[in-house]
Amino acid sequence: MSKFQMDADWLTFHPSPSNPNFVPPAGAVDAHCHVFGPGDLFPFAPERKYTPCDASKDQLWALRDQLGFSRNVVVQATCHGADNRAMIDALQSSNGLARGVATIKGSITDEELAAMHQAGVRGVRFNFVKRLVDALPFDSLASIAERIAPLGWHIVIYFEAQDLPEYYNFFTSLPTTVVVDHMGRPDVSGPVTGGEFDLFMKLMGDNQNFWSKVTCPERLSLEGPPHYSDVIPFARHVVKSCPDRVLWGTDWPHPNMKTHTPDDGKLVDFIPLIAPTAELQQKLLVDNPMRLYWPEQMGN
Ligand code: 0GY
Repeated sequence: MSKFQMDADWLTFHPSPSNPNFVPPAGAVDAHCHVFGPGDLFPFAPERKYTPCDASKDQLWALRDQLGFSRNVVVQATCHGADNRAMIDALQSSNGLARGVATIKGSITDEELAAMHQAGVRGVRFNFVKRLVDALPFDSLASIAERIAPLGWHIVIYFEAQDLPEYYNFFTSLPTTVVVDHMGRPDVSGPVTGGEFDLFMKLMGDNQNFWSKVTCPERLSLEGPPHYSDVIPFARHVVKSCPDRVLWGTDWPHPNMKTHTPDDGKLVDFIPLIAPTAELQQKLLVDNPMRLYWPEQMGN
């Protein structure tokens, strides 16, 4: 019996996802996924805002293989706070097929940063979603940004669309490549152009160091499964506008899903709807993530 009890309103990940119809190009990267625990081995952080199910690296690798992907980017989830051991353990067991995005505190030493780099960490995550974390003040985040910039790392930011005006100037002051999670969580009941989403598109258009994950139809959709049709125009617009600065990922094991359990195979079938040509799919799934996470392997 685990000492951690998953939140009662949580749904676990799909036990038997379908095989996708869409076949990803060779070398495809799932650029946004997580590992949770196992809690008895890698305890969840005392300051966490939710307690998840266990979701192990081996289950993640099995899903990767089933979906036809080759690599993963494991993003530190808030339930582990700044204790990156579960994520790093996954990287170290991946035969070089996974990179990581960490959560760090200002007190981290240069030696600890170097060890993380050695393990495959290539970015840090700044999370501003209030239901998930108490965000650090801007000056603390700015000093973390200065620390990681010389390593060639990037910053992943997660925020709600309605908070973008408040954060805009801080975001554009960041000195590295910046990757936005889930298109900045648009309200998909609004218009793709001429409404709130314009500010996100301006951020992407005016700042060539900004990238976006065109991820998480399952958490953005008001319509819901199986098609998540209301998210498609938003993701398609971002892919079309910034084809060289987009990433895609499953978001397995789907933290905080309370309405339905996404079928990861069906999520893969979302890809050709948002990146309709083979050229766009190659950029989204292979060229872009390889440039960001495995640049040393480009051109081989
Ligand atoms: C996501 C989304 C969520 C959670 C986390 O780190 C996390 O806890 O990322 C969410 O609840 O929206 O990107 O996986």
